Amino acid sequence: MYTQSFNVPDETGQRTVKTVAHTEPPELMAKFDARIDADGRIEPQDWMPEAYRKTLVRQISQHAHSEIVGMLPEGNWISRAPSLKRKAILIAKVQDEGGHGLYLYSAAETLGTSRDQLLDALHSGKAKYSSIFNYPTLNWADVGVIGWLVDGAAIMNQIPLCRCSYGPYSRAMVRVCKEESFHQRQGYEALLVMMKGNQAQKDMVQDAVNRYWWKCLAMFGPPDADSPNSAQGMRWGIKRISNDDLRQKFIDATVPQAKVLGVTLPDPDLKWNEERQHYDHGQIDWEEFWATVNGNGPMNKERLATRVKAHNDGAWVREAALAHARKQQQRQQKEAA
Ligand code: BYC
Repeated sequence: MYTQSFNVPDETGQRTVKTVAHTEPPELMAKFDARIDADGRIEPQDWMPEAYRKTLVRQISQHAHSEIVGMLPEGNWISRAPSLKRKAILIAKVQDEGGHGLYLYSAAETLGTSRDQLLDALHSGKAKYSSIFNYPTLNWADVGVIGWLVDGAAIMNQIPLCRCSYGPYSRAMVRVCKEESFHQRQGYEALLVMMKGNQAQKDMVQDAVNRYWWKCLAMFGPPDADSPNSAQGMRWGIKRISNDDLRQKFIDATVPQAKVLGVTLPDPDLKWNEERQHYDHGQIDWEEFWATVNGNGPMNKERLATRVKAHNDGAWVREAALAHARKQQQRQQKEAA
């Protein structure tokens, strides 16, 4: 359904934008730029400009936060899944998202920022995470729609990240994308089953699609013209495809899937443009998007409070793990003496 191929071509001209002004040592900078231009990978032990490091910490940590906050809307439905099969699938999916958070926090830590610092930024409301997780999951079809559309949008955005210039991030993304692909398929399959059910079940699916469609389109970030980080991210080979181009790819891939499923997409302006060979679409409500990103979406406060509580409730586990590690170290030192 979604390609797992990594040979996404760079868009013409995207790599020719100016770099940020910097005061880095020119020789090291030239070596770094040459490696980026040759599509090489930067590893943790390599020299890198501070702005590149900062951009990566920002993006990778936001991504990690999105994974662990993303566990919450679906986690709410584990106790109410309609069958043992659906419950087992949902538990596995939510666990996978926790795993993705761990790979990504580890990748961010290789850049010299500790996990405690990253989590503090999330818990104090300073750090961003994906806007999509600030909406409620009102019925069981929402779980299917999150799989189909939210994970579908996430894969579209993440496949190009498998070729990101920072080695640890790109390697983490390979595994994440494989798992997201399963997540997308299970969601679509759950919806196919509901669409073969009674009218109430079909209505639930359509209602969930209506509520989630526009929010999923906004997941790709602001339009290219209003995206302050895109040009530099492209220059550094962190981003490979622009926000608008990824959004278009997602729409083009999803419209035929909606037809097979038997649902409509809530956009009267959605139609095939023969000349462009793409679907045209209506206006996204960017005001609503920014309100949500800035902490004023329907579920922001609840999501953050749940995360903070989970972290505080888990303090004894972290303390026990540290005490165990200290004991082991003492034992090893004794044996070595
Ligand atoms: N939500 O200059 P721009 C998942 C922020 S799903 C919140 O275009 P950039 C999952 C952006 O951070 C999703 N904030 O930025 C699925 C920036 O703010 P700062 C997680 C957003 O970085 C199912 C500002 O707007 N995926 O994992 O070039 C279950 C200007 O934007 C959003 C990732 O994080 C948004 N939707 O591009 C569980 C993928 N969009 O930092 C989990 C990795 C934009 O300047 N990230 N902003 O204050 C990326 O690819 C890029 O960071 C983005 C944004 C495309 C998201």
